[in-house]
Amino acid sequence: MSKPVFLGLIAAMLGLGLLAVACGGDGNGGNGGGDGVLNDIAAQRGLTPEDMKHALQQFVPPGKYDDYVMFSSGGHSGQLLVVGMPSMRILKQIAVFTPEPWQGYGYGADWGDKVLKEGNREGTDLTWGDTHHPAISETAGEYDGRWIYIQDRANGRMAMIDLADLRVKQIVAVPNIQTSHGGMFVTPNSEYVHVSSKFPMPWPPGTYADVSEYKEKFRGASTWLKIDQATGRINLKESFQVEIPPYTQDLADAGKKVSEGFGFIGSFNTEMATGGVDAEGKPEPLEAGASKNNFDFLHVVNWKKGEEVVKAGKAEEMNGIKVIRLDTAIKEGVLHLIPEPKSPHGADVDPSGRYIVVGGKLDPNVTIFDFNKVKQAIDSKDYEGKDVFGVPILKFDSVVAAQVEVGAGPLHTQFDSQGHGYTSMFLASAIAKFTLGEDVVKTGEEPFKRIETIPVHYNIGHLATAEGDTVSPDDNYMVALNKWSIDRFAPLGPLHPQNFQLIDLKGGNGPMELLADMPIGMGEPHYTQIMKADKLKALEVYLPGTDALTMERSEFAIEAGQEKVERDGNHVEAWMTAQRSHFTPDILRVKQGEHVMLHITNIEQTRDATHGFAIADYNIQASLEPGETATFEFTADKPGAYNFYCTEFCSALHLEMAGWLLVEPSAAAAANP
Ligand code: K7E
Ligand code: CUA
Repeated sequence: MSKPVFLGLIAAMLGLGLLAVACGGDGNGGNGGGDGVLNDIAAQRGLTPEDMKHALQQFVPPGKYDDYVMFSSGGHSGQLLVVGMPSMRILKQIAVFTPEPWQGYGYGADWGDKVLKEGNREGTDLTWGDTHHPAISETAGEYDGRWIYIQDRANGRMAMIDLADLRVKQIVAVPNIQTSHGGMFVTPNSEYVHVSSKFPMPWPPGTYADVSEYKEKFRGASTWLKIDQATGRINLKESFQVEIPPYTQDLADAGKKVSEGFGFIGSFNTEMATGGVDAEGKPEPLEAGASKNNFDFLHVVNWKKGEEVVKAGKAEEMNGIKVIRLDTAIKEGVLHLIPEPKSPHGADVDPSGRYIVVGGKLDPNVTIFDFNKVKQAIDSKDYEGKDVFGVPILKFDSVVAAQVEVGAGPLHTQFDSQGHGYTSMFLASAIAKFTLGEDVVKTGEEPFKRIETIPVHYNIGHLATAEGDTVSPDDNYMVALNKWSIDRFAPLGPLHPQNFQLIDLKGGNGPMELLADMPIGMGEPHYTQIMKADKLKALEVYLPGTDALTMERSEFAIEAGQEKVERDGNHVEAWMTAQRSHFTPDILRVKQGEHVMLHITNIEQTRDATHGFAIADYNIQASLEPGETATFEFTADKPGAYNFYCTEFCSALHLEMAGWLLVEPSAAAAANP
């Protein structure tokens, strides 16, 4: 299409001339002569004018970049997805808790094997995780594109992904918790990444207790994992935990601006039900027992105070981390509770830091707390009493700002910069938009009022606005993370993909408009954060000889011409290079039973010039990215002539990029074939 014609089309569409013609106009509306083509396409494909407008809004031309990158959890796939927005194209899947052969993660190369191994709690050998809540590092409350953290719901672990190369660098088994869920956020200057326990476990950790002693023996923990500012790694020695009651702690958010220094953690099951039977011995399913109370507790944790308590030596060391025991947390004013209705799920802090929005799954309202009032109530000890553990409970009426009726099953809330909250409603399969307090509403609308609702398809969990968890969200896009897709796509068996839906927020001025569906056939995404794409400053290639784990030059890195093989008794060690289209050396002779170390440097410095390295029957598969040096260590226990080859189609002679691992049978094996 020539440029003038194309511009004519755009002009036509912007002037809505297209809408008129596609609605049955004559197709010659004087719009530059191109609208006929568009009309023909629309007619052929059965598209409405609305469809065409939405397509244009979402379209990113070939070769052009998206405005945003979206980092989405992969649920029990254990991985992290990178999606371009608004095009909703999947750009990458980052292997985190689950071995992944494309990235050579967990298939013999030292980087992945080390990360996975070190991420195991003692005595475990985990090969999966359940990723829920990603959190991008922040500076002054803005996503800064340095690192991203994601937690393992199933096994209470935390992973750090370096956004320089979008590879996982560290998995930490968080001490003293067994599971984790929504208590996941980064503080506004990335001092800490926070994670709390989901289901409490017997304390002191390492002991056993029956659930009949749940109240006495089980405890949770609010964990503040210290982030090393140079590397993004978690430093357990400088981290701390706050012991918390055995309520089931759930979603959480960081205080920001006025509330910086605090964390807010919702909970359910303050009933402390355990399933099985109730106090009278009657069968009581966990979900029934956990839904009796009209109020559960929002936990208010003062982490700055927590730091002081630790510094003052009032914390106990337990399994490698400082723990502020519950009694100390109460005495030092680190922990307060606020009644929140009713079996809540989301707890979200607005960009001003003043409002904390709680969605009670079994309550049609969102409850909005005012941090200024919370602070006042804490300072003046305005308590309605204490819970059974002695934790002070602030008076609900003293700290609530408003309740807004949104609809059935409110879960999570996101914000724009105009003073609006957007709450997902699982039961209603919809998103409600409402106003916050007068001080933040910029549109002249009445405060604390529901404004509109948009249906989504279907059963929405989280939702995310662009730059949504920062102090300055953008007002253009929102993504709904829907659990079910039912009839939205071609039938694909009993399990359908989850469905992301892209919604236009129109600068916060609404009405909200659904632009596109995006099926996710690779995991169960829970939450996503959406960052401006230009904040992602990823490397194009590694500096020559980089160890992907440390990001420093590997001690095993070599240049072309330095390849060698050394043997010492039963140990064979080879320094190899990979370059289009050759491994050097390409013949490796070892004896059955020998211990083998291969250090392979991809000496390429060209973007995408990745070479794979795979050996049949040895379960070895790597992705050696340009500039990377990796080490493979194995025992040559299977005799035979094994072809190794490059798994990436890297060059015209890619199929020739291969060699031999010759494992000569031992004398014993040769004698008894
Ligand atoms: Cu609501 Cu795990 Cu954040 Cu799923 S969680 S929805
Ligand atoms: Cu290297 Cu294919």
